[in-house]
Amino acid sequence: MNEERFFEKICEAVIQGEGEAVVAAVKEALEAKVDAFSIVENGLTKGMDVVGEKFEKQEYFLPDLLIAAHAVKSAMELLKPHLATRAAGREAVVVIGTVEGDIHDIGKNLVASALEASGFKVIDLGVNVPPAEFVKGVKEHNPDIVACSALITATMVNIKDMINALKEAGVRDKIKIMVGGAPLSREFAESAGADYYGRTVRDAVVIAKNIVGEGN
Ligand code: B12
Repeated sequence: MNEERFFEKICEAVIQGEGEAVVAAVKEALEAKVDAFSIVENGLTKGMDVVGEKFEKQEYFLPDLLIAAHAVKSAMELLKPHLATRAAGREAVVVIGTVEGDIHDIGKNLVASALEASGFKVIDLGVNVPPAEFVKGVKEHNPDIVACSALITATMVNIKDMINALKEAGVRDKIKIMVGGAPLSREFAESAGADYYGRTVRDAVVIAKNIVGEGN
């Protein structure tokens, strides 16, 4: 089977919201040595995109979204060990969370899993994280990197508030800030005062490793 066929199968299982079929298709692809990062981008993420489109067209409703989201989550544990790249030499720390006002966590969780699999210690603050919680997380865990995910246009501006709060608390310069999520762009990241923008899970790992000087 060529790679495209594996991606189609995973994508279709996500669209149908069939967790077991997603897991089976991902397993099959991994056994055929399909790259795990490509499985995330071309299978799982693409499937969720179609689910989103169907939701917009009112062909799908909220329960369909939740079922598809659950199906993607069920494949995560399986994928995690395969998202590892060469392990970081020392245990660098990442504090991650979804911005305030936003409860989407599938992308964030994939990024967190990939970073963990690549040797980072990941402190996950969860979703809808207020700026003060990011400040608290940084003070408590003294991370190298703060990673933030945002999926909603109306609340992605809260990233700015988060960064300002880190500045006010005097901890901004001790860390690097990486942001990502579908509506974001490099331009937005710059204007918000972040250091890096990543479009994919693979970007997240590459950027994080470069930050701690472990880039390949
Ligand atoms: C699943 C889903 C939900 C689920 C979330 C389940 C969960 N546990 O996350 C539920 C049903 C709960 C939901 C709720 C809502 N949703 Co919704 N949802 C989606 C959907 C269909 C898929 C998102 C997803 O998980 N994609 C798969 C993951 C893997 O992709 P991703 O998150 O983009 O992550 C990738 C990259 O962006 C990147 N990445 C992500 N984070 C980070 C971070 C870093 C640091 C880096 C480097 C990279 C990175 O890596 C990932 C892999 O490539 C999208 C449509 C879409 N196509 O995106 C709408 C969508 C995001 N939702 C939307 C909306 C509006 C809502 C609601 C407000 C709906 C409502 N009216 O109630 C609520 C949110 C309430 C709130 N306050 O947050 C809109 C947002 C529109 C906008 N741009 O403003 C979208 C785009 C749908 C639409 N077209 O209208 N949603």
